[in-house]
Amino acid sequence: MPRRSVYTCLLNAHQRGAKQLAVLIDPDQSRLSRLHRTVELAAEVGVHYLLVGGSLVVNDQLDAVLTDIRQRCAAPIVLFPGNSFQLSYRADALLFLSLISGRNADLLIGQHVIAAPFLRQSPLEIIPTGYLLVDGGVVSSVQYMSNTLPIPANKPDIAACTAMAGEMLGLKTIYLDAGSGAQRPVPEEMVAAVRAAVEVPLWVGGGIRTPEQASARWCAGADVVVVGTVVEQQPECLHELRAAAVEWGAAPE
Ligand code: 1GP
Repeated sequence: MPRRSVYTCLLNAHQRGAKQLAVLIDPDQSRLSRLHRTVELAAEVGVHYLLVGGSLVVNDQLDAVLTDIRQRCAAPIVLFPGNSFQLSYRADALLFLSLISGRNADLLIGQHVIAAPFLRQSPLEIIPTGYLLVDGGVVSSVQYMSNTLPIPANKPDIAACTAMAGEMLGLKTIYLDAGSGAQRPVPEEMVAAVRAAVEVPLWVGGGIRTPEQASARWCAGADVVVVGTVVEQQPECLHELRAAAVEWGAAPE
């Protein structure tokens, strides 16, 4: 049976109020043996999406890593690129991220222009996504690399208006990110404010380490919770995180 499009899966889950879990894999950070364990566990517990990308991705192993992941897990592979070099045909979809919380023209539209001809030829499903960087208590790689200011964590209205503008511009999903390894995840109040402001599916990630933190973001209106660092450090935590998603209405797989 052909795979349903990733966006259709996101939209269906959003409309049903079903909560989803995604694991972010940074091809640079992951040692191969650990990556295998993480991906096999993700398959075992039924993670909904595997996001692949990072702020740097300095090695040239992206294709090899994607092939490796594909052999071990049937979940859709979604590219989460930090720049226009992190592209590959070996994924299913691409979050076409526009950093709408920042005012760096290159990350709002410049990199997209460079990537567009490649993407037009590719079989990748392109998902236009408004990316909002939120202060997570430390200077994140995204903040440093993008040379943009994150939205202050105590300003949910700014996040809500930014997401609203992104939706009005036609972006199909919103990604609220405190940055990988954040000390503090995106506050629930901010997730709730963004949820109230837009209809599109909402990803929330950055600094989420426990099932309780994940549940609080689902409860506030996130559709997909994204976890990276904690899974890199303790892959086994996926069992509890996935169980928390089931409590929030995700179908057990
Ligand atoms: C970062 O949202 C992701 O873009 C995941 O963050 O590594 O802190 O889980 P963590």
